[in-house]
Amino acid sequence: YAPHRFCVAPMIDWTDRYCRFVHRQLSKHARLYTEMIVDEAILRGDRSHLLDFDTEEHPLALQLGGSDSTKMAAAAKIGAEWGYDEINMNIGCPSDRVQSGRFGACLMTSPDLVADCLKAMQDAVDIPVTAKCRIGVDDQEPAEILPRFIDRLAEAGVTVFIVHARKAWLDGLSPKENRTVPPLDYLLVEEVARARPHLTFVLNGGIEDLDQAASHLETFDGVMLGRAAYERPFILSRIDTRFFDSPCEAPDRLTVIKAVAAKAAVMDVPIWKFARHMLGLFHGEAGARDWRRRISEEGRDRGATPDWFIRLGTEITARSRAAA
Ligand code: FMN
Repeated sequence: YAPHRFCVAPMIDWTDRYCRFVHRQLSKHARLYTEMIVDEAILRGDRSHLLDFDTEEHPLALQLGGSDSTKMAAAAKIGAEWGYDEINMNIGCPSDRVQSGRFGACLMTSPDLVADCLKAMQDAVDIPVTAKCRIGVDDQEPAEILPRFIDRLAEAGVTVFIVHARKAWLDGLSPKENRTVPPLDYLLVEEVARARPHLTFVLNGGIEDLDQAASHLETFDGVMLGRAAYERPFILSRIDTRFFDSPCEAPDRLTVIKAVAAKAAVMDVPIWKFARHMLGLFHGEAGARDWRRRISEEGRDRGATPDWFIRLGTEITARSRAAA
């Protein structure tokens, strides 16, 4: 299978190493992405804090934000040395913080600059360098600029494109609104992809569940889910058998909870670091609301030990099974 067949999106504040550990318990094959990390942060900051991950997290991509080709190449090289499997460049994030440093979606208007960055990054590393972009920004005409943008980056050697299939409106919309208000245009991405069969296209944006993912996989090489995977992580437990023909049984929720509790104990970190990413684990099950409430209310306390977490998980699992 193509390595990008099923990806979990990079999400700031969400897909940290603890979240990724949880997701990896649910799927061995999903390709995971870090939160976006700014090149400068890697060059000057606490690298262990920013970059460390668990070997279990592979396959794992590091997403970088920036637009200075020298710095992006240096950051990519450090990422590759740290053991990541892929370096991805963020050309889609609309937040203010991100625009001020000139990275993210505003770079859709500067294909040459982006191509220079990606070329320098590829020259610096032996692992794949990929791009995650929008279909345009502000008053750009996506049908005109997207094909040209992709071709310019392909000329620089990029072969994998993750496309969030909506524009970003950089004036007047919050980052959150920029993930819902501009309309999705899957058809445009499909046209661009069909005309370029030698390139890999991963569709992102608004994919709600695995049935939708399956239908997009008839057209695209891969799909990337963000909010659906984060808010209802248990859907990940079905993808290895469904999309990768894995013979392995999907883990049940309690197995995941126990693995996480063990990991928190070994790492000697508060269970909250993991549990905050697991609020939606029982989504749709009896007991889901209590699970969410008790983690939110008790999960940060001193008493919230790994054993507490297992006890809570056992209780909620029993309730959901009794109701089933
Ligand atoms: N996209 C990025 O490229 N880099 C990021 O760091 C990033 N942070 C995000 C943080 C949050 C909380 C959310 C909800 C989205 C973020 N995104 C980021 C956008 C997602 O990667 C994805 O493109 C978007 O949510 C659309 O996919 P979805 O509809 O499946 O959620």
